Amino acid sequence: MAVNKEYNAEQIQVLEGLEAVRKRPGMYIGSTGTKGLHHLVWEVVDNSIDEFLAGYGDKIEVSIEQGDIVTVRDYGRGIPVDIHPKKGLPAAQLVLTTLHAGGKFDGGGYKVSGGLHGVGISVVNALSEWLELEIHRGGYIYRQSYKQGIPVSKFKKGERTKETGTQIRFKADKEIFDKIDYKFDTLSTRLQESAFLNKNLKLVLTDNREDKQNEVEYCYSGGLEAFVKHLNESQTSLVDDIVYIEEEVDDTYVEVAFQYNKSYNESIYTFANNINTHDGGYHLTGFKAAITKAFNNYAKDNNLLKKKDPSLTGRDLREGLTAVVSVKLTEPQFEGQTKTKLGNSEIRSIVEKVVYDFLGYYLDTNPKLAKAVVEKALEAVRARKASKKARELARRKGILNNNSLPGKLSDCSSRKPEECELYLVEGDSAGGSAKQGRNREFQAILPLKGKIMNVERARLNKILKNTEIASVVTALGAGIGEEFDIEKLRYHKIVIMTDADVDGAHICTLILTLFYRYMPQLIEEGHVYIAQPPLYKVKYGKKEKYLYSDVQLKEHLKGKDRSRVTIQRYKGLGEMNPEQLWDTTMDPKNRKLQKIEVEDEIMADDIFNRLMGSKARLRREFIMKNANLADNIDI
Ligand code: 0RA
Repeated sequence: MAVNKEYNAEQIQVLEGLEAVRKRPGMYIGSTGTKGLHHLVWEVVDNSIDEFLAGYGDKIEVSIEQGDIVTVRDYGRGIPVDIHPKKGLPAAQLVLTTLHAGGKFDGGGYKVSGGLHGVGISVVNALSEWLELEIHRGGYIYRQSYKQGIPVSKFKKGERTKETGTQIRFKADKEIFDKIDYKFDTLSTRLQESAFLNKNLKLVLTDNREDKQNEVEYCYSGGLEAFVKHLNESQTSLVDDIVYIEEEVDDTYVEVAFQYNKSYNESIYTFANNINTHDGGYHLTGFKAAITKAFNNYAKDNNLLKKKDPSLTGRDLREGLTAVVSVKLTEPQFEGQTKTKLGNSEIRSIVEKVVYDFLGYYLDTNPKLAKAVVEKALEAVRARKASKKARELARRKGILNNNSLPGKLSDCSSRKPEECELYLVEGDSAGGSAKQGRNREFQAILPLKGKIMNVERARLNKILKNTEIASVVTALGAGIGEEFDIEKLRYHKIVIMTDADVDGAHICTLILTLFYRYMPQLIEEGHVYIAQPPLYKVKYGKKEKYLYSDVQLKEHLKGKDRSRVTIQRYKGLGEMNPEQLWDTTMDPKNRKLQKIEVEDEIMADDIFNRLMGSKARLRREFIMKNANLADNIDI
């Protein structure tokens, strides 16, 4: 039932706006896949967080019901309900139906907006099969319902209430989205991140879907200090101290926390108005400059450098550093292709000064930390020199250029990287079958013997000495680390093929760790895949069928005469002959490849830290919790 049958010019504009969103959803939420679906939730939650940042409401509840219906409730002021003087409609209705309904916060305050965010909840409305709005404000509850963004009821004033806030309940439109299935872990990780970034904000996530019941609650009074503690949980810290800085300069809020661990990774996460600035920007530059300057000053003042030593470089000083830098500003400018780089140049000197001034005093009073960091950096300088030598040696041996390919590689005949595939195969025997079974035109085979080295626990100079790693690097032809050049990549599909058992999963993660840490572009640009060999072969009478999961097996056996069924369970790739391996796992027509995608950088980092880091307990916990690795491959 439509409320207004006759449309005036303004309403037509609204309809056209909503139609534009439905026609090109990708323009507003990035994609119509899982990522885009979750964007709907972030859009509403970010609006609720804006209320918290403006000083109203300290709790946000998110819940998922059966049918993937999402409810977001906040305790802010509630969307204004008064009639807009010019448009003659309730302000809330305008907010829900007009693109970029502005006017919000044009009097200071930080708002979460930029990138794909801040497109407005009207976008969520337009992309929902239905949406129910409930506002608690001025002593009353107000309600309105919509279908695909269009009001289907009047904006009604209901019963009295003592509360304030907004509740938005919506069902994403199956006409728009490929698949509607919210992932609890994705929502949970992001909400936890929001809790770290907004100290004292309570975020509750409840999953009420059948068989998925779950609830988590996040609230941190420690802010970023708690964030860094969490990030470093899987690491051995260099010293226990977490440096925590919080300051407001004019209208800009700066919050920084960092801690050093014994690893060689640098993990700095930066945010501007709660938005993850993956591509950094001026806040990152300012922070790095302050670290370099402060520790160098300390080292010089305390005679920790020898006369002939040059200053410590920023890179050396950031080995093992885990840091989070968050700024909140009134007019954020986001730049770059993905709009995830902070472009406000004035932020550089603000962050640099805040961090440098703080450290000047802090390092003098905490010499244990200062000395440990300088010592670690000096060690990094030595390792860098050794690594340079190792590189030169590697180059002479041909690891870093493709003059000579590894002896174990059975290369393909095509020289067009776009069509070439490299199979990294566990074990020589499976490697042999793959070599015989493949299409030698475009498929190359590199067998890997046993386990490759864990790169999470070594520096580059050691890594390059490992023969298995060296052969992978040589075969790919694009170098490693800072010298990695994706233009030189010899195969655009790299397929990891291991047994479907614990050892296979381990080898797979070792290879993924190598790629993630030393050739991240391979994963970012979608070149890495995992082969899915079948788990079962079922014979029914004369018919044979390969099955790839227990669910498939159960489906397949339904209604069959069990006495005529024989089931073979494959324990390893080696049990298949070359022809079977081709049919089930390598033939582009039949095979299933799982593409490796990084859904959330921080989550992926955490997963690798837990899996490969120095604490065996966390690794065990992680593997137990995620026993079925294949389900969790969307790192
Ligand atoms: C417009 C103006 C104001 C708040 C909001 C919108 C608002 C939007 C959402 C979306 C979810 N929760 C929300 N809470 C508030 C300012 C309100 C005022 O000035 O009173």
